[in-house]
Amino acid sequence: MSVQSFTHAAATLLNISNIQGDILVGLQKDAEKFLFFTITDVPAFKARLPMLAALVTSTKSVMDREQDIKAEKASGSGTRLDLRGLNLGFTAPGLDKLLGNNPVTTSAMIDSSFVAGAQARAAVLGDELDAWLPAFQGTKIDGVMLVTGPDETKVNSHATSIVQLLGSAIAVVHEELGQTRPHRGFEHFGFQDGISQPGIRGLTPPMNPTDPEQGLPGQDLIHPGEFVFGYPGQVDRFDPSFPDATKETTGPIVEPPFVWMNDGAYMVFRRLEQRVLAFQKFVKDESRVLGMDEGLLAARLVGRWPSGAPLVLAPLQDDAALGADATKNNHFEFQHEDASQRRCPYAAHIRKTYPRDDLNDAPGIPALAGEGGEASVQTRRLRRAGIPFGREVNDSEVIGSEASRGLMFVCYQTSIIDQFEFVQKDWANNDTFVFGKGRPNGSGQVTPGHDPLIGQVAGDLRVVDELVPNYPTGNTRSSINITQRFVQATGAGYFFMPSIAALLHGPLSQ
Ligand code: N7H
Repeated sequence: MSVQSFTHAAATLLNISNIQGDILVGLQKDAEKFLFFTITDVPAFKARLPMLAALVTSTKSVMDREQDIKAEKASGSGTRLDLRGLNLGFTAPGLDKLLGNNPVTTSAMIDSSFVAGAQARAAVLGDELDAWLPAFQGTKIDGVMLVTGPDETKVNSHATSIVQLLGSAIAVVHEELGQTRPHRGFEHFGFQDGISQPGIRGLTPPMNPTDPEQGLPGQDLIHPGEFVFGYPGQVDRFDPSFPDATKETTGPIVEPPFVWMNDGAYMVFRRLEQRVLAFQKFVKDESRVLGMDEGLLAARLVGRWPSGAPLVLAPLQDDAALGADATKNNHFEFQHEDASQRRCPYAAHIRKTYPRDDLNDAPGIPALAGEGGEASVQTRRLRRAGIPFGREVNDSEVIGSEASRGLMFVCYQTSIIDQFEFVQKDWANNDTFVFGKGRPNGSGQVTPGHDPLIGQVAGDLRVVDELVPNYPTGNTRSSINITQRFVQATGAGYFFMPSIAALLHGPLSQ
């Protein structure tokens, strides 16, 4: 689904043979099985871990496979390569089982949310635990295997052989299957997904002729320590040691809690059900109330049109050619191009979760020249690697008894608390973010509202500002109330994805 291409030449700084493949680039997947397991025999598991590690797909393999796919396509053979992948992660209790006398919790540097686990953090994020599947509750899950391939049958066969290899060392306690939709690359609400990802310095080739700090045009290059331990990270603009920090400033190496955690990353998994019929009905009903086009309202909730065309560049109607053009569909800023949310609401999903240059004018914070404020946004980036699940909507379905479908949301980072949780809790769930935003022509302040897709608040009343566009001119107020969740978390887990060396001969296997 990714629109990026990566080069080996650029990747010399990163130990791409050691970093699991889903983290920075993304395993090739049209089907993905998530096998959640408990370790039932620690010595047996440790003994078999090197054999399992030998099957783990590295970043280098993923990049090689990208070249194979290109070559196959160019040959015109029409053959679909059978590319199977495996990545592996552990929860904090899972790591502690393997580490014996030196548990991860002994480090003051360990991410406290990772240690607490997703269930303990549910209330903080606004999750409704009674909607969670029992499998994700309690302490049964020690780890997860991500098994990927071109279709369900091949993934199942790969998963079976992996589980056989581990024998009685584990018990699979739960399985989930993700699959790309027939409309590949599009999620269940009908929008293209996977367009905007942070570029990785040293891995993503600079491809913007007018800005060497970007991969594809608009794709800022981020220091890899934000996603993998052991590399330089970003610098927050409020860091007193870096008073002049910009979004390009090279920060200190992001050190892991333990040396063996170098080249590893934290992974957040969330099973997010999407209430597609409820979403569609809401959009239809509300667009009538607001007197606006249904498609425009849906696009203003997301910040992009179904094709992927961003509202900042296509404010009133979809532009399929723009949506499909990876060199154009992410090439925009918010504050500089749309200071008064005429084009894209402040609370639209993509503006909430990646506000780009929007933080420049936060109240009480001296305005920084250029894009200084964006430095603080770039410390909150996520590498997303999810996949849809569930069948297509069926004509016989009705609201209230929709089939279980949605997104197996996966994201990677080196701090769950400062990255995923911050984006969900302090941005998406927070109606006052982005702070200090104004009405057109300086005519007052605005409370932007909650993220209409993923925002979660107690009591479920979410308010979103300005769904009716004041574009190209105008200063009319509008806001909507959303009293239901179109996206419902039904399970989650926090994992650590170690380096391949750590799996082969680190303390996890010794
Ligand atoms: Fe979102 N959606 O289909 O509407 N997301 N998301 N997301 N999301 C994005 O730009 C969606 C979720 C981010 O860089 C697009 O790649 C759905 C969570 C971020 O401009 C679409 C669900 C979190 C971005 C969707 C869901 C995020 C992003 C536009 C749940 C984090 C990149 C495609 C079922 C807490 C923003 C694209 C940027 C983009 C949808 C979940 C974050 C269409 C349906 C839980 C950072």
